Amino acid sequence: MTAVSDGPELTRWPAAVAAAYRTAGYWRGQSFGAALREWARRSGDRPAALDGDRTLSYAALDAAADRFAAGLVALGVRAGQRVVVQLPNTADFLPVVFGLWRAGAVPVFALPAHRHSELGYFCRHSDAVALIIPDRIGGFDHRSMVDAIRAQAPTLRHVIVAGEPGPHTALSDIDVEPVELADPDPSGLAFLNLSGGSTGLPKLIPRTADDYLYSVRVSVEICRLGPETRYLCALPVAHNFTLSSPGVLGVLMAGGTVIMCPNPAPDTAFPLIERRRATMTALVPPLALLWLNADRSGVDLSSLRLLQVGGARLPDEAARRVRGELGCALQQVFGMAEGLVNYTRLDDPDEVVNTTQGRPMSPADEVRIVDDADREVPDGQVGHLLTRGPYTVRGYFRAAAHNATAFTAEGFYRTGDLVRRTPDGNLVVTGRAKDQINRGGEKIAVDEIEAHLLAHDAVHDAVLVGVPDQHLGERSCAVVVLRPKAQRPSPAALRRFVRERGLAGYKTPDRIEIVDEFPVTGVGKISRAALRAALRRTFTEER
Ligand code: OOB
Repeated sequence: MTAVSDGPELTRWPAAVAAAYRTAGYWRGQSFGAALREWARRSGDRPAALDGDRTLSYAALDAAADRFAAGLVALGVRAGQRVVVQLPNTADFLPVVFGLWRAGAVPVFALPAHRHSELGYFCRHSDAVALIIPDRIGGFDHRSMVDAIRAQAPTLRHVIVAGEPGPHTALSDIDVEPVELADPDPSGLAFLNLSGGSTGLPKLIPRTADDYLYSVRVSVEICRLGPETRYLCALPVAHNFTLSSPGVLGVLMAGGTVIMCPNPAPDTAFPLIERRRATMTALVPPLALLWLNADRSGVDLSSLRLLQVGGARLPDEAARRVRGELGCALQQVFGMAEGLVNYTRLDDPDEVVNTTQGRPMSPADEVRIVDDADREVPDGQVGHLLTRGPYTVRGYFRAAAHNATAFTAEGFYRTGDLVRRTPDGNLVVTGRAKDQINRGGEKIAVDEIEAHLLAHDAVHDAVLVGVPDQHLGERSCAVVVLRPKAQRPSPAALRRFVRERGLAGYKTPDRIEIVDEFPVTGVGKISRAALRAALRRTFTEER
């Protein structure tokens, strides 16, 4: 697997298109730092975020972001430099990220589940100068990864730890009197979002304040957020869904309150909803199912008015249960870190909300549903979803070769999703054409994991496929051919091998099958795509 690291950091929209987005009022030329200033002016002493017993007001967030920004500058972090941020759902996340933005630094968002191999890659590929991690989450000590990350990332100068720093810099020490800082260009690179990836290593997605704040503004309107909104942040805060659809940024824009939830499991989330009177939250389908099936006697979830579900296909049967059993409205959200987000609307008929993944949020979102030759298919027919618009990127960060196939010549992003459009204009996600497994909303690029398996010296070849799973939608199954003379590792040993390579736990193959050989056609070796399809069929039929 070759890591792509060529091409521009930010592929700009064509000048005429950008001008049209500005004229239409979509792009307003406001930086994230300036946006927070405005929100703090408006909401002042109101609570921006609740975290355990801690309350962070808008004014306190604004001030803390200034102090953190000044501290970063004192540390030597310069405008444009990248900083990888891996933080759990705590109130710290907000002043850190807004502080980075005010300093002109570029956050690179990682998930709490990521391990040294992924974090090292993010640092290396983005030339990050700093890494911000927690001391520990659950039983895992994030500081234990630092040496392995440093070994991969020569540009990394600072490791900043929220909590006990050990030999590193304490987050709480980056706190100095505010200094005057230049406001970064709102149309420039503001942060790097993570893509689930489908080829090789995860791609980094360059987003601007102009495009992202537009998507947040429209999301706030569609989801009708206001100062009374109390949003339970249950999924990882740095995920695009939780951050912007309308998510944490939407809540702040609307003057509401974010309730940081350390764990989305019912035994943590339910009491928090009751205690803090949460009005809305966002979940992936397996969590929605878990909540539906959990014992809710003795908890009062009556404050909850809206449950958003997205990240993977929510089965219609589960969708139909939400209102009756959880006592709140459902909204389906079909989005992607690259941009396009589709929502069912709050006043849509139940049938639309329960059976479709909604429609694009912006009138300027262009959607094409095409066949394998990029010809548009009639409504109702399944095709590949292509999209471009005012908040969908035109290219990945430093990935020219990949961009050449991931985007059309006209700048449409090839989502890799198979969809059909209903007569009323909503999209139904019917499948996927990309080499990715969607494990309950967590994305796994199959060849990333295949490459890790191939690194084992007893492995001759390996193919990762998604197999249907009742709870997760799909799980991963690795089919492995061993070298003839090698000592034969057990499936359990191979799983351990992958885990110890330093990957997010959800990427460890759920199951490993060792076979003598892969099916081949009469002609000889078949393509990996065809092989994956054949194996997927075998393992699906077997159930
Ligand atoms: C969200 O973003 P990503 O970047 O983790 O994943 C995007 C992919 C989509 O291309 C699609 O394959 C799948 O996740 N997906 C869905 C879906 N929502 C996302 N597939 C079926 N039904 C849905 N409702 O997952 C994401 C970003 C912003 C908001 C919501 C989700």
